[in-house]
Amino acid sequence: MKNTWQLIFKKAKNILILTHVDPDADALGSAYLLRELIKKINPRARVIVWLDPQHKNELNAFIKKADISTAYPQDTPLNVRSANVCQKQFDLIASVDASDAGRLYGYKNQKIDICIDHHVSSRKFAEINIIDHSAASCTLVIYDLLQKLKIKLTKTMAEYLYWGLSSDTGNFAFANTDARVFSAAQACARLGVNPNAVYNKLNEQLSRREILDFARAVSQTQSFCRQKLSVAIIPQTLKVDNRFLIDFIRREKNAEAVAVLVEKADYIKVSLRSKTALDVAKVAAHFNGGGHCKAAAGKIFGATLAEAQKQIVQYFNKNVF
Ligand SMILES: [Mn+2]
Repeated sequence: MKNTWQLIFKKAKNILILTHVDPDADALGSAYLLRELIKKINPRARVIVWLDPQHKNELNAFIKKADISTAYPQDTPLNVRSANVCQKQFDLIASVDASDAGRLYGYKNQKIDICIDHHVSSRKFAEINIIDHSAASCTLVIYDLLQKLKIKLTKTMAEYLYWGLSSDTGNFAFANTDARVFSAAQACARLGVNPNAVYNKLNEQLSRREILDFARAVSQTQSFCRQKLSVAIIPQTLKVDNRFLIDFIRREKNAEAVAVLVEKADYIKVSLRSKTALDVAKVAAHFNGGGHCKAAAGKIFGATLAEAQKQIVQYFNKNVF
């Protein structure tokens, strides 16, 4: 049974790579890095990366760079992409950087053959699950596979690997930043990846409106549980990157946990971060989600922003602080 994943990748002719909705640079990097790995071990396979077109603008530069191939034109409505069409066209479906099949873009109850992930809360939904909780990014898990196969890292691969490293460690600052991250980053830099260029593309592309909306969202941040919990809300009218906002409000010195509630069309998205040993993946699990101990996300259905905030504060008051 050893290295079954490798055999499966070798045999397949049409491979689809899926990743989570609202993808980040680790999701993109992982999908493309896996595509590179497959190209090496099975050069004749047709490999399609299927991405959520609702991604953030700053990722456009990355997607352009990866010269992405899609299964369908980007403007094909999601409902046309039925499970049958999808399953029939591919003899292997792999997922990267998603802890739950329900979070996969384009997922319609298809059988997922291989799941590669690094989330603690991984539901191991595939036939073969390659999960490494200790990896700071999903690209790092795939880098490990490349090393196991003794495939030499190329400049292109290094680019994809680095996107995940930079993005998921908050530019090498989060608690998941370790020697393994730096060792991989060093390999990338040696191959010519430019850390500042990646940083610029990922973090310095906001519009004027986004800066002002960000300021509005920050000014509405509230403190609860004797300042141990900070909560920010993003109504649909504001164009704010919840990840930037949550990383900003966590700078408050008394905050031990922070939450950002994002108003979506039919639910409230809850992003959570912990600055201590507090496990926010547990909190997220209570709110239909999951993630890592220090970074997790969930969903609240059938509530307004104010009601969702109340639920979160009540949960923390009762179960955490
Ligand atoms: Mn990730």
